[in-house]
Amino acid sequence: MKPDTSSFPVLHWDIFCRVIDNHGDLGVCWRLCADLAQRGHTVRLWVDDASALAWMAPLGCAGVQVHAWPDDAALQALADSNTCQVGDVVVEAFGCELPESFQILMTRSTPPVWINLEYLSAEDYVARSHGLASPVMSGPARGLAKWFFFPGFTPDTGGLLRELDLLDAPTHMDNATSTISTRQARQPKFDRAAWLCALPLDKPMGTNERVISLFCYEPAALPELLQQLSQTDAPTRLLVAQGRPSAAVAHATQALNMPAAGAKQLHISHLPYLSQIDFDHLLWACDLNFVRGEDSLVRALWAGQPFVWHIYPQDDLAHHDKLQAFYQALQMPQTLQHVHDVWNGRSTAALPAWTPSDLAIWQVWSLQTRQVLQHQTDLSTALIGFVEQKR
Ligand code: TRH
Repeated sequence: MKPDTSSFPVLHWDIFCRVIDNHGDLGVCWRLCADLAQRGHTVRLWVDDASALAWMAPLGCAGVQVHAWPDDAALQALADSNTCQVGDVVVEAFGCELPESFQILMTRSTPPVWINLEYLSAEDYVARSHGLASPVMSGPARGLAKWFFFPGFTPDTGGLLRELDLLDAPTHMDNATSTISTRQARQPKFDRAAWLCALPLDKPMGTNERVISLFCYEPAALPELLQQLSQTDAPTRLLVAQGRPSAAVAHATQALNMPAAGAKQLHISHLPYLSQIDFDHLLWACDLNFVRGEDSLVRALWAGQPFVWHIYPQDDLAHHDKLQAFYQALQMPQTLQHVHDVWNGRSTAALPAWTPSDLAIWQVWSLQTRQVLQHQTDLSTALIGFVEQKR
């Protein structure tokens, strides 16, 4: 049975995030903050570079205050003026190391529950390590303990971020008159055609176009993908996310000597940065999604559409094991694994061309996977329950 946390007290949270690279660190932290706030909690997000929130969350979120990463002097001043009480829970996202002066504050009164929120992985160590204590042996917070909290795909992990209302109605949002985020996004019906039509595209969307989103790093197979899409028998609209994907596509079309807007059956449209809510809509709207990193993978799972994941590459190739663990945990169809292997450089074979029946199989798998995952406890519920046990 899923835990019901609605009777638990609402808490004050301090969530610390350092942006290492890309958008996932902040993306995950923001979703967590907003989700907690929507459940009535109050949250301070301390982040060293909040600039991406301008497009990720242009409307902010009631209950979430965003603060610059505090330096010692700023924290001291806050502490002296008694305006900086440490929250009931302190989340150190992705091992970002709390500022020493904040650690000192944590020792001054009832210590908060200190959570070390880890990266998402389907590997076995996640279930083994989830919920373990890590005593702090040195530094100003010596004697306190942090708790490891691992997101994951199985009930013995911390679960996946999923807002309480996200999957109430699988077809989402009502008539979107604007593409740009509003909280009306989470309405019961999602009008895919209207949403796509309202996107600021270089060329209006055709009614019979197959729509694919592309959010990736720089996969070696990207030129091959563009070429294949240009040669299929159905027209395809490739919606390319802003930033690295957009630059990678520009580079690939140049290398192929293909017009920047695509060729033959392929039309390439570059998107502006979307808010997270509209990024979700993009994934709901497309027939196939290419996603990357951590947060967009989770959102692709909730979208229930077929997807190809570009895992965050690590120098020691540790991401290859991580990818395989993902295949196994979610029982990914073989044909889709082959595409993933090539897309992620695990195989140097040619990028497999998929057929409509492959896509149909992937679609069924996506929906089944979503159904399984949706019956597991979501991350915020699990985290609130965990904190309650440790207080
Ligand atoms: O940007 P990423 O590659 O982030 C990565 C991963 O999190 C990786 O695990 C981590 O180690 C590394 O960062 C440091 O991909 P991810 O995780 O999907 O994050 C992208 C976020 O950006 C996600 O929250 C969705 C959001 N986004 C929008 O809201 N609008 C957009 O237009 C785009 C392109 C992204």
